[in-house]
Amino acid sequence: MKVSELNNKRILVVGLGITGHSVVRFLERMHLTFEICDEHATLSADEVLGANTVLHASFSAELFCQFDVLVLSPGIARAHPAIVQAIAAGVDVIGDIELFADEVTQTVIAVTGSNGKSTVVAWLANALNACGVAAAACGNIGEPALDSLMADVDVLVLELSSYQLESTCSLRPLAATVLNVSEDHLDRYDDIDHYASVKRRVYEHASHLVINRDDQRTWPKANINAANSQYFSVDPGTVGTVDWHASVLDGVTLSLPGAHNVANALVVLALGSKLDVAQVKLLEALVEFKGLAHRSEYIGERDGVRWYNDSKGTNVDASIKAILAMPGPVVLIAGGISKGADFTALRDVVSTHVKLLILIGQDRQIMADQLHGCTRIVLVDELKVAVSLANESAEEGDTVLLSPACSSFDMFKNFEDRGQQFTGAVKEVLAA
Ligand code: UMA
Repeated sequence: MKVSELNNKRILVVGLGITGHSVVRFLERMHLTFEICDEHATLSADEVLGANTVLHASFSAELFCQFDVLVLSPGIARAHPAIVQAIAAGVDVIGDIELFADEVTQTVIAVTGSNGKSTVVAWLANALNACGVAAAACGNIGEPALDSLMADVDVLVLELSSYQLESTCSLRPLAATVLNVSEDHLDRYDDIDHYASVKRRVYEHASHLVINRDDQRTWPKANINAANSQYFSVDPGTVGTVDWHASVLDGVTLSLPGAHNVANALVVLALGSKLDVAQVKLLEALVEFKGLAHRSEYIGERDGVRWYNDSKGTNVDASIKAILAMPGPVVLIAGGISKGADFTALRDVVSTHVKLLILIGQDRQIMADQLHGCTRIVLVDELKVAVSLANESAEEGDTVLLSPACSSFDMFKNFEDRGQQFTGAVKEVLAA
């Protein structure tokens, strides 16, 4: 949708979290008038805006149908009954990325996928800056895309969630990738194929596609221009048949562990190549990146036991990869909100790598039932209790890993809060 089409339209900003606030700032910059609706907002509109803006406190079709355009936050499902009725009544329902798409002047590189997208986005922005190309990471990684329109950079590396892609149709990135697709957010989608099809929307108007040869769910539909596609793979059987293979990294030592980070590094190289940066320079820059907080982040070691924070492991596949990347037998702390996930996919890796599984959170019993018999399982109520139990149980050579395979909102503000609380509790243990 063109931002110019919003003139004289009745606009409602739905959701006033990180995205909603950035939408409000954007609409103000555009001198557009709007109202806001948030079911849990703790501030009045005056406190938010210092202006006389109307803030509605509950969602209803009656309210939504009074507007021409709803700018919907990603965490609110388009399947919400009031949104469905508004769409049926002809109301335009768009997301922040749709507004971003019309206004952006910088080159956009778009990255989605179930896992690794924040790492790839941060890694690429970091590497581009090291190569002298001014770049910033934005989007689902936390810096709202609409705020980044004002960033003094040439390239925006945009992380997109499936939630954002649902309400986006005009984005035209220079290059786009779906890193991988594994079970996640099945409380919001009919099944994994539905979820994958939403992820693949990122390809729609991209000039170049970077495609994961090893994950068929990421492959674009046949009508996409194959001449503009490049493939990456870590499968040894594909050497010589794909554009970006692990052999490109021969002689390069990455700071980030695991085969999944080899794949991530290949994607960074492939996306970076679309910006005419010399591969040799990108390779040098790749090595400097030490990873993000809460993604298999090393906290410390005591008595031969190493501790890692992977609070960003919010789905089964992410946790499998984190466990496999760990040195030594693992004491795993997991659990939270399951989002309808099938935890039996963890059975193999838990049986072979996890010596003790400590479960926390709302759906810990579901997880315990599905992993019954794989290893010793203990259920506890508090993260701090989980940390002390892990400390008592781990022996020299073991690794203690928080990788919940679940979202955090039952016990924590978000995954960062969960990771910070874990790191705080671990540091107490390490200092004791
Ligand atoms: N709200 C309601 N009613 C509802 C649901 C939400 O009123 O039924 C309101 C809440 O009161 C709150 C606001 O909507 O004020 C929250 O909106 P939101 O859930 O869309 O969250 P934001 O704060 O806008 O953050 C979003 C992303 N969150 C989600 O998609 C859930 C952030 O990604 C992102 O960093 C941010 O925009 C900036 O782009 C987080 C995330 O968990 C990291 N993403 C998911 C993931 O990575 O798996 C998709």
